[in-house]
Amino acid sequence: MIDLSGVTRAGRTVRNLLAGAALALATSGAAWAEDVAGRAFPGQMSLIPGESPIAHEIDFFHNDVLLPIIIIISLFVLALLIYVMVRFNEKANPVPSRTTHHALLEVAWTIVPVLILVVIAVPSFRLLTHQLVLPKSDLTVKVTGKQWYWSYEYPKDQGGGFGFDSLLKDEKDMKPGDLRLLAVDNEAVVPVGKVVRVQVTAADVIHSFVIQSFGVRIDAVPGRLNETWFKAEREGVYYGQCSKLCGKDHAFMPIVFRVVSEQQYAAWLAGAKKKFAAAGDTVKLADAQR
Ligand SMILES: [Cu+2]
Repeated sequence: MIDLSGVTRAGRTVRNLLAGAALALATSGAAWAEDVAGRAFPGQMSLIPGESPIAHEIDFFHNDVLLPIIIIISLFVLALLIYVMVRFNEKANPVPSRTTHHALLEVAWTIVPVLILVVIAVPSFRLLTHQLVLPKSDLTVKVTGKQWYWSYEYPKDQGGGFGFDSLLKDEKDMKPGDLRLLAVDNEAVVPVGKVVRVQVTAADVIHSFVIQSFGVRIDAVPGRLNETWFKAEREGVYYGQCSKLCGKDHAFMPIVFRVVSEQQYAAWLAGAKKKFAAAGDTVKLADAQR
């Protein structure tokens, strides 16, 4: 995998500066000491900051490859339009040329777009490969999309052996710091700096498991087990949402991953094992609530 950390770190600094300036304008700077990892934030420019190797690669592909190409093409087309309007309008050019073919021009406007697509295809396929070829993983979490919440399972052979449902927190249960429409009752927890293999499926209809900060986006399809991975680089809370229209509460099934140190993860694992011992019951309970 190519090392993009230098490029993306610079990009992140620029973005944070821009976001900081925008936020300072918007809110007189009160909240800008806050850590903005893991979610959209006021005054945000560009993508949600990436906190995994894949997310950095996506940032690079979007900000440093696609955006410049799109801007250059748009400006070029705009310049051509203006030139045509000025140079070839009826007043400036009363007797139009009768030319209908120009072989060189036609070859050029076929070949040049093809070359641009080839240039885009190289980093695009490289990124896809990195997303879909899983590195050796440190732990596995199985995620099941349901109408309308997510269930997480931690396999027994890595100290788990339990599962739980994760539902949107009711507004009356929210604590200070909880984000409206993003906070959940049970967060998934993973250790920082570890490769997490995520197995994704669905119980009823197709959902889509998306956490932008990790560069994770994969469909949850009933009867199929999809796989993806992430390696969170910073501790914190990372939010995602279902991104496939899946029914009436599609907008109300957020995803929350809390990234903690290895010791905190071990402690959480021990506590969660006791708390979620009867996983079968929690599923029924959640179904009854909705
Ligand atoms: Cu869904």
